Amino acid sequence: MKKILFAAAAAALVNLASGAAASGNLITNGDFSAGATGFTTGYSNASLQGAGTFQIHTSPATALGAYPDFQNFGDRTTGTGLMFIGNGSTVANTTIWSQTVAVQPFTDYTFSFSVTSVNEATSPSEFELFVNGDSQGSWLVSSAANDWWDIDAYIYSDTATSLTLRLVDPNLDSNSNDFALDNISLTKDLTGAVPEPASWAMMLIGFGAIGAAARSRRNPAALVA
Ligand SMILES: [Ca+2]
Ligand SMILES: [Ca+2]
Repeated sequence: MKKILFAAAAAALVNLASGAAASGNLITNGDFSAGATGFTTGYSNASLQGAGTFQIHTSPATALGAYPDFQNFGDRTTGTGLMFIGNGSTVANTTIWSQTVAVQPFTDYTFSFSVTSVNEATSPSEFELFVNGDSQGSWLVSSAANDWWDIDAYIYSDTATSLTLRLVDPNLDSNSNDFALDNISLTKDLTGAVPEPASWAMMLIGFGAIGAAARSRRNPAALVA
């Protein structure tokens, strides 16, 4: 099975207008407004002083155990809400976030999430998406703090009636490697059509039971919030 990791491609991606649909989100608590609930994680809900820990909080700077260089900025949803703030694990394959969602077979879906570093990162985190156990590639998080990127992954359900979506950080560095995660969504593609290849970077992954392709964009929403 062929797999392309496209972290290096992030800089070349096209800026696209904000189009994330809030309605029809199949993910429970994807904006973390309900706190540390609705998802499974291998991270510990504890002081951020240790690797592999997380806090659901309104700002990296004031989260429990925040390091002095964690910057003060708001979440991706409203600018004042809660987000998942993580200190990257040093243990391979540790789940940051996972949820299983019932879907319709033979249907196109878009899985989206937003990520940023929480400080000026010397070793930025990386996000790898697994769908029903298969890696769909990974994205390198921007090394700048409060530099949210919105990642879209296109998923075709094929014969599956449920999707287990799982995010992992392949960067096992105990230094730096601290991130914020927000606005996780899975929506059914109403048009059934993936955008023109010219408008997004094609990062397709091998063909398994489920194929996915992805794009990422730096969303200007924070500027107008
Ligand atoms: Ca949020
Ligand atoms: Ca760290």
